[in-house]
Amino acid sequence: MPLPLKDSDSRTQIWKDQDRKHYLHPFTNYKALSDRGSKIITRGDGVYIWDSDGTRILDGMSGLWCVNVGYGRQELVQAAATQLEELPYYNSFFGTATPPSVELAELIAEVAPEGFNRAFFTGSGSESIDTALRIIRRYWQVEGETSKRFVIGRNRAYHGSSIAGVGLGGMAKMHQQGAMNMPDFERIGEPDWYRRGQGMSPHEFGLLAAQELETKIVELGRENVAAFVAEPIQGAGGVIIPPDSYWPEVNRICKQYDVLLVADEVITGFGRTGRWFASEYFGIQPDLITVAKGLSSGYLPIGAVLVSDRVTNALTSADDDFTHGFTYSGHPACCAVAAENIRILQREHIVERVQEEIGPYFAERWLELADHELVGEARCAGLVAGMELVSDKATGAAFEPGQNVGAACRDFCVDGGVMLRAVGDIVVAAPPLVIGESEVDQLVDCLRKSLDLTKQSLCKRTNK
Ligand code: PXG
Repeated sequence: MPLPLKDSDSRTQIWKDQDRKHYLHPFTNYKALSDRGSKIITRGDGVYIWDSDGTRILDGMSGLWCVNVGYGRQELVQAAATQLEELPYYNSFFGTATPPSVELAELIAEVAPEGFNRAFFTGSGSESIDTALRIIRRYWQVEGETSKRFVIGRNRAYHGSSIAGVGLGGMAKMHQQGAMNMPDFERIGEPDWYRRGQGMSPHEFGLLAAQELETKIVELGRENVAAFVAEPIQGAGGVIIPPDSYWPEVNRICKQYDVLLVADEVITGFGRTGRWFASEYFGIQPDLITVAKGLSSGYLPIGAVLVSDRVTNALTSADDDFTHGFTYSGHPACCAVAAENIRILQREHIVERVQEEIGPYFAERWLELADHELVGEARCAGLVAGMELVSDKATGAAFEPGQNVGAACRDFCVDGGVMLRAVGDIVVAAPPLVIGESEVDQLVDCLRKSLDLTKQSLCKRTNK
């Protein structure tokens, strides 16, 4: 006879079973997950989440880089409930709008960089990227420069999972699965000084990496190049933080060759770097900014493209429809939640706190880990951080593919009560912006222990 299960055990088992039988997860090895079973997350409060066994876990990834104001915010719950009661849905297609959609558009203009006064709403980051591509095409059409069609992206860039986002992005594994590549997309290298800048100072390498853009524009012909799309910090690519010289040089090149610059701030927007937008952190001068995630802190799905006056003027000067939009563009409940989320960021001075207090404290503690034997480089900006795990600290040599060292370290972290993410052998973190000092201590201390355990397990595997 099997022993009677505790309630939480039996519920967990039912959920795991349903999951195994019916749920196809995003970005998942189905065979491995079915063998292991999912961890079911049931609750969140502040910077913590709980699994169905009642175990508390510090969420070092803000869900998926999105829960900027932390879990359990009653103001956001109330904003959604009030709006759902008043008007759960109406569209903005044929000359209508709703109070939350127009109020959010104004609020975004208030916090956006100088010269950004209009927002086009979407349902996600992927839709924001698709929308940016449609706006780019439309812009050059209105300007009468229809030969400008190439859009340049970068290796290891992530711009979402739509057909266009995958084609524009530089995720090798996504391209390998037969993603339908689109004509008119081109790619250059990523500004990863640690992996690509051997023998150069970060400053020299930053200039050189930016100049790959110039070379590509010249090769394609400036009259054919519409835009350069790039994340200020490449998040899903492993938190690649470019050297200071990179973005000013990209600004120069885009201006010189009249190429639109799109900052994909889906991860970096709404306070992640200690500025409202990473464009301000690096001095980027974009024409379009794509956002999602932190716009609503992930409470409801919403994204947007922030449009500069230059591009707005072209779009609004044409006397026919811009033929683009989604059923949920400007969804009133999502907009109400996003607006309240921005008000929380403002009211509680959360962005300033990241810049002045918790960001510097996090940097101090995260960078301490650079002394560990397994760590080749530790890097961070505001509350987003990456750490390269290497087999030889002196040379920076990577582990053999298939050793899964990053995943092992991440698993030790989760077992130790801290949720982090591994991008290959790069461990990344992006905790909620409301994290406190003792919680930063918990995150870093757990990661150090996990690095030790990873080292021990590697020694066991190789019998050293
Ligand atoms: N641009 C960037 C820069 C992103 O990081 C998207 C666009 C697409 O957003 P949506 O909302 O369509 O997912 C993203 C999303 C990861 C991971 O593994 C990162 C993202 C999404 C899922 C997983 O780090 N970023």
